[in-house]
Amino acid sequence: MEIKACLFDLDGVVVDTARYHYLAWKKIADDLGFSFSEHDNERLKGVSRMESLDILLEIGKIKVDLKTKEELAATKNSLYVSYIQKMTPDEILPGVIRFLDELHNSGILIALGSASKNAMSILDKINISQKFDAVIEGNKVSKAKPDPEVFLKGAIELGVDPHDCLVFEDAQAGIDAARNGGMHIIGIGQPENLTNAEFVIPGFETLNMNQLRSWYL
Ligand code: B16
Ligand code: MG
Repeated sequence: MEIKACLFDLDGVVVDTARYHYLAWKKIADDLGFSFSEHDNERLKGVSRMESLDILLEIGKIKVDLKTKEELAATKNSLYVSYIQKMTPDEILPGVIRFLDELHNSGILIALGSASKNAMSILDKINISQKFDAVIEGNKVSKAKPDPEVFLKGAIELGVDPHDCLVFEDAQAGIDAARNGGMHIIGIGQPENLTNAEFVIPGFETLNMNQLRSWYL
């Protein structure tokens, strides 16, 4: 098989932290006096914290100065951190651990490629860090997805050519990042929401090495 490494996004692929991001951003919107729906929240997936705030303020048609923006982002993050402090390994999405073990047993390297600056603390809470050969998260990158930096750094850390890497992503920004990095891509979610992925699967429950080998001979 031509795939030598798999890179996983965190939020929406390994765990469903999008719910916690949503609740925290919704509180900010409520405090500012406008409504923020779960549908609006789709636009924030895979996007960095400050870019998410820009989108939120655009939805609320609100303009604030830089200092206020920094305060709002800090308030959102404190709320988000309070939610993730309570996370447990039960929140790992179905099939993820089994699939990571299958990859490892087949000699395929594994990395995390997340935009989140809270990724290390989430990995710790769900007790999964030891499954990754490299972890690239929000504190290690300067350019947000769809820039490929997060995944290219992962490939470098693993010592694998980007063309031999396969990325698993739930957000369009992440799929574009993988594509911009010249990597293979499997989307996690619904095909109608994700364009440019080679394959789209609903989750890892139905994915195994035989299926992967048949797709990437
Ligand atoms: P933080 P991922 C992303 O994680 C989330 O999808 C996105 O909604 C969030 O704004 C971003 O992380 C930054 O998170 O505020 O914790 O630094 O999907 O790239 O794992
Ligand atoms: Mg994601």
